[in-house]
Amino acid sequence: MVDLAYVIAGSEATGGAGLQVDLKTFQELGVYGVGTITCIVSFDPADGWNHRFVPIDPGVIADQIEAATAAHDLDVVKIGMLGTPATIDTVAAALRERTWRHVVLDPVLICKGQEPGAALDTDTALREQILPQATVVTPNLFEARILSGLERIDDVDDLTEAARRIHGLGPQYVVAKGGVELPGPDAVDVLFDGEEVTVLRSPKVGSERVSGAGCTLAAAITAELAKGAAVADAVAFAKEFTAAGIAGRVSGHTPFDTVWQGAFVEQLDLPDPADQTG
Ligand code: PXL
Repeated sequence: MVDLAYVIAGSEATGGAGLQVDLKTFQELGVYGVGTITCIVSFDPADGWNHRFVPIDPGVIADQIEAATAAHDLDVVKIGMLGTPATIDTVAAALRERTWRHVVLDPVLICKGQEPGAALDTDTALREQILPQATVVTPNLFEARILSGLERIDDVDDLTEAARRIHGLGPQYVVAKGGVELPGPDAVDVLFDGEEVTVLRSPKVGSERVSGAGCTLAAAITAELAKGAAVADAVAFAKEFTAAGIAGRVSGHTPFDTVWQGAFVEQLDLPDPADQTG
C-alpha cells in the first residue's frame, strides 16, 4: 500500500510554488498526495508580477479538511501558506483534533500584496497557534530573522542561534535555511533538534532565488517522513532533491525561474526498463 502525505497550502497560479509544487513533489517521491487549499495567489503580469491574494472561506477550508481526513488515514502533513488569522484559527483547530506523526511547517509569513498590518497579525497567529504544533519547521533567512527576533543573520553562527531560538517556540526540529542570501559559496542549512546542531552544505546553484525552492524542500521532507524516514535523513535527502530541481530549473515569462521537481530522478539516469531483456 502506498504511503500518503497531506498538504494544507495556497494555490499559486503559475505552477511554480504552493500546493501545485507540493503535490508534484509528493508524486515524484512516490507518495499519494492529498491537498487542501487555503488561498489563491495569482501573480499579476500587468503589475510587475505582484501577488493577488484571495483567502478561501474558513468554512470551506474546514470542509476540505473534513473530506480529506475522513477519506484517508493521514498522519503526516505539510503546512504551507495560510495567509490570514481566520485561516490559521481554522487550520490550528483541525490540527489539534487528531494525532499527527509529523507536522512540517513552511512558515510562509508574508505575501507581497497583503496589507502590512494584516501580515503582522498573521505572523503572530502563526507563531502562537501553528508553530508549537509543528514537529519540523523550515524558515528561510527572512523568516528565521522574524521568528527568532535576531536583527541580522550574517553567517552560520547567526543562523544556528536563530534555529536555537525558534526551537524555543515549540517545534521539535528546526531547519534554518541560508539560501543564496547567506554569504559564502555554499547553500547552508542548519538542522537543530534541541540538542544537536547539524550543518548541511551544498554548492550554491547560481546567485538568484528560484521560486518554489522552499515549497519543494518542505514537501520533500514531508514525503520522506511519510515513507518512514528519520528527520535528519529526510532533511538531507530533501536538500539533494531540491538542489537538483534548482539546477534543472524551468524558465517562463516571469522574472524568476522555478524548480523542476522531475530533475532529481532524471539525473539518476536510470536504465530504461525497455532496454532490459530476460
Ligand atoms: O514560495 C512561497 C509561496 C507559498 N505558497 C504560495 C505562494 C508562495 C509564493 O509566491 O504563492 C501559495
